Amino acid sequence: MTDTASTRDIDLLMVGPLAPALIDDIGSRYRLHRLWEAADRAAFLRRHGAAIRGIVTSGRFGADRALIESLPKLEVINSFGVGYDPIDVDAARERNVVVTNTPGVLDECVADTALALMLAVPRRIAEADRYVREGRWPEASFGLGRKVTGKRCGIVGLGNIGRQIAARAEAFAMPVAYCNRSPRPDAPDRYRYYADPAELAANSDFLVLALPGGAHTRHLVDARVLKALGSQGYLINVARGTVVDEQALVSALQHGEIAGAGLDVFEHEPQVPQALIDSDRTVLLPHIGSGTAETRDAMGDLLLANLDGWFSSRTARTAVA
Ligand code: 8YV
Repeated sequence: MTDTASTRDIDLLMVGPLAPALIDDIGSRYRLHRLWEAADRAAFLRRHGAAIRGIVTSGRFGADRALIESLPKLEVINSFGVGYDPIDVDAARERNVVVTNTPGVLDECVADTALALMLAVPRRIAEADRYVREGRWPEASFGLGRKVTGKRCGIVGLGNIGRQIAARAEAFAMPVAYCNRSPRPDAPDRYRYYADPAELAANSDFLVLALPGGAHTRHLVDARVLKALGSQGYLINVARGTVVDEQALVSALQHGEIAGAGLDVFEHEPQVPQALIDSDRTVLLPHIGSGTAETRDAMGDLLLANLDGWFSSRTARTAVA
């Protein structure tokens, strides 16, 4: 933590509300401007923009080119979360603005969420829970799910989170395969590599998405990939909703082209297509992949370390490449 006297005159802009404790902590030590509370955003930026030296944001609120370019004294953007797709990193780079995120500390919880979905969809856990609560058990037995242990796990994006998912899948006796832009030299030889996501899908029972969002991965999972996954295959997404062509997913579910989907993320959060809600072959979560008290604390601590590190010694612990 930095000396409060030296940071109190530093103006920061928070784009959207982060956890209340984090807002309080930052607000007690910096001059914090809360953009989301402004009735007139343009007027707010005209009044405070010239003084702002840091943006605090998240993978949800981001920071676009117009915002970055409107802040002449901007030095750093600190983001809460590992995914920074809604931050215009090119615009930041052009201005020599450093961007930091919070990698590493959330891998385990996001991987746990992926496994929870991999169990919940084929074993129909959420549907079975509703069945008991609705008092339907005495009327008839629930029916069967599909076995999870030993099925083939295909991971799109074998980064830190993907590696944690792979380790958990192996505990369920699943052979692991993956797709990346290039093979990972440090991946175990037993993890088979596929360059084409459709080929990975064709050789997987679970296609698990753990890759970054953004323009370069938009709709990477399209009708072709879903068709390749096949009528016995499950799509699991703990990455970004934009990675999947949601209309193609709805159509694949409606036509039985895939067996089911477990989704923590959506293309237009918090909007979820009604067809996904109506399907009994989906389990839908409100983007809670990293949402545990322990992990959110660790993310907050890392954001603060990046923020304080920058304003005390111009060092960023986890700057994005
Ligand atoms: C957060 C995430 O929920 O880290 C990410 O990329 O999506 C999540 O951990 C998100 O950043 C913000 O609220």
